[in-house]
Amino acid sequence: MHLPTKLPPEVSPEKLLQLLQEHPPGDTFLNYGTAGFRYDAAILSPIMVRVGIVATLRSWQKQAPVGVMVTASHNDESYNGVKIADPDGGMMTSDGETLAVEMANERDIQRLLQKIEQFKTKSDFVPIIHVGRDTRTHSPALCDLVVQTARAMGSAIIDHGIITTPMLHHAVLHGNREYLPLLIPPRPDVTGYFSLLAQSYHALLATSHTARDRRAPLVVDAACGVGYAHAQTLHQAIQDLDPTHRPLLVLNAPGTGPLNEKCGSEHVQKALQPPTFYDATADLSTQYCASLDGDADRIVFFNVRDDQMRLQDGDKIACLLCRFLQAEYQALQADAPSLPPIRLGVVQTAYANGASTHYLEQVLGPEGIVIAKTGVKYVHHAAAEHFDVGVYFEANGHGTVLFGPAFYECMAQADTVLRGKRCRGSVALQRLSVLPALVNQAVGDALSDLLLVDAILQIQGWSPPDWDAIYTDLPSRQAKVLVKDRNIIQTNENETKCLSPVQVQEELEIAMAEVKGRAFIRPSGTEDVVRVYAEAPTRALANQLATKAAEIVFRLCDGIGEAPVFG
Ligand code: G16
Repeated sequence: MHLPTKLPPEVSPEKLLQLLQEHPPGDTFLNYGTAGFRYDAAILSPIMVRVGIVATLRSWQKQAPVGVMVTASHNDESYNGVKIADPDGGMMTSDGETLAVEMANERDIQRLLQKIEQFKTKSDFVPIIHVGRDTRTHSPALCDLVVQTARAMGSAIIDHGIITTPMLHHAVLHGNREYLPLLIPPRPDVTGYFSLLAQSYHALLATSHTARDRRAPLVVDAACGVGYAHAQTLHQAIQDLDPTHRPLLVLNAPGTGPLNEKCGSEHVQKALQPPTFYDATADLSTQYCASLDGDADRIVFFNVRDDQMRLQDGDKIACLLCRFLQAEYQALQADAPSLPPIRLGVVQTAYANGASTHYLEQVLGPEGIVIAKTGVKYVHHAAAEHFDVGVYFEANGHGTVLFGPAFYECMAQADTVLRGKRCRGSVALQRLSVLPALVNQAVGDALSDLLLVDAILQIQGWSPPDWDAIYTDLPSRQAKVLVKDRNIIQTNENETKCLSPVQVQEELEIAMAEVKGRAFIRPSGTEDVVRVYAEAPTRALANQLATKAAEIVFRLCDGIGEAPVFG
């Protein structure tokens, strides 16, 4: 097992100056997008130097360790990127992003050094930065620039090597115990991450006396990325606790095929096609399958029957979780009626399939649903703000469940009321109490979500087709349109409407009314494209609406090349 390497500070203003001089920013305006800075790897070195600076300043400012992850997640191998995690393990908040953008675009080295001086505090605190990286060929060199810069600035580094994005966020959260709820035992390193997940999964399954489904292996497509090795380690940790556990067949190792290409969750969810397995032949007809993305922060499930692929995307995961949580909370309350109510709800984005939102309305009531802007940082924030138990999932498979103070208070009261009693409510209490340790509290985590979904299916005695059948997705289509400058597009707060150019929304409304469908467009925060989503009562109408929406964007926003057409 790889243990993190600790590197002490190497304070050196000369080294810092040298790094800044050797890596000047180019002409492109650099933006901290949906998930950090993300660009063609060739232009990233100046960003990495400046992120080393910003992470140090952030740690100084917060007087606590922070994290830096080098990855471009779902993008292809030519891209790379970097994002900063705050001391609570979550994405850096917007004030930090503003500073990062300012620093990344500052061409004058003296001005940049003056800005650094403004942050220096008199305390003896030594900044600490957890760093991690994915399997991309350029990641070691780019990560090294962050490390060199941060050390020259006076930071100590905890280098976790090649880890998933959620593992980096976990390490930061667990390294800052004051942010960790009492029900979760601190497990700051990689070994602890796996044992915590395996033990909580085991504890959750142990609450069920029904027969477990140990037959079919779960096939995991690791997108030729970082999830490959870590899914295997997790499986080993589970088998150490229960050798009869269902086999996990992890395929698509790094290097066997191109990262995220024709494989991985982005491909499976967007193309609605099973992945290519580059390193083995998997007979999908009998299997229960999942696809991760390149840094294992997203997961979607699928199964193939009669040559037809059925996708269980982030929406369907959210529905499974909400139904389970609602049932367990109701069982708890039935045996402990004095418990305070807790606000259980879900956050979706504009990409959520209308059928899933309808299903969630039946389970939670309309007050239990919030639609937020695309991007984990927005949905995470909304879940924490609106709910005591907040499920959030983007349709692309990025999500988790957040448990707030009122939930922990409720569990403590339930424990007092139900102690020593054998009833359904006690089982519900055990189940609910173990969830915060199983479910990554810092960020969406494909490996944690894999275990959570699998445990719920087993507890409910559901097969993947049973799960799939809870509702039928409305036909939808997604597209990308290349334009000269996607920054000309402005949307409303949750990105369901285009505000500028004004004519875009006017024409979209007409197109939607024609097919009784729903469509929106938004500039991507991770790729140089405009994204188009269309949903309608039939596949043909969804294709027609997507084609029309793409044509509107192409015509009104200076399209490049050709607009996509769906037949
Ligand atoms: C990132 C974000 C997700 C977002 C996705 C696509 O995912 O973390 O929240 O849904 O990008 O964003 P956009 O449509 O703006 O390009 P990942 O997995 O690539 O980090």
